[in-house]
Amino acid sequence: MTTRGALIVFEGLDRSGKTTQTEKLLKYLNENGKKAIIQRFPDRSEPLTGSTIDNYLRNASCINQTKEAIHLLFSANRWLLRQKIEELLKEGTNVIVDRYSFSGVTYTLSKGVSKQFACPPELGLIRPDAVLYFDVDPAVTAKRGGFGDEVLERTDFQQKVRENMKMFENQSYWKKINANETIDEVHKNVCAIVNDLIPKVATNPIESLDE
Ligand code: 2DT
Repeated sequence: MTTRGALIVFEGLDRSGKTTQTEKLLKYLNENGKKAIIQRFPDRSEPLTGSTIDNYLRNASCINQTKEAIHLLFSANRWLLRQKIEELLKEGTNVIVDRYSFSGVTYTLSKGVSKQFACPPELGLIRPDAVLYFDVDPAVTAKRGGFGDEVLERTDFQQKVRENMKMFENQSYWKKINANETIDEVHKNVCAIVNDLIPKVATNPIESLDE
């Protein structure tokens, strides 16, 4: 019987350690004979939307566009990769995702856009099997290297994103990770969750986000 891969999403504020941990998880899974890839969002290499989003984040252009239009661009970026992710999962590859709809919704809400506008474009995207949410105080991340390079990396804005992330706490896929621990401790916690998850979801149907 063919079993499917797991969709494992990493979420959190800027500089919370997500990217380091996605790479460590990929290496760990591969070394243990499991197929896995990393998909980052926004995917700045996606031909239709990637370079526009990249320009926006670097403050180079389209900064005057409405928040709503930017939101739809980020969402479209995910929709354009939906089929690819579904195919990978079906062939048994675990897909590790660095940011997803949860960044999409909370970053936009933190700019003052309504939930009624922000949530619907995400409905129908593939529902993650787990969202590992890297919780950390923005006062801590602000001290980390590279912070402040892009337009959304201000501490007051990050604080709002952290507040807005609480709206997902009751979802069964939401797993809070203490991102203040060392890289190795966090990796150990991530591996424990993922080792438990992969066999559990292997024969489950692929579902879509519906709320
Ligand atoms: P990094 O590439 O460094 O993760 O920064 N963002 C992301 C949004 O505003 N909406 C989205 O839908 C997504 C996926 C978060 C990307 C920045 O873009 C923000 C930080």
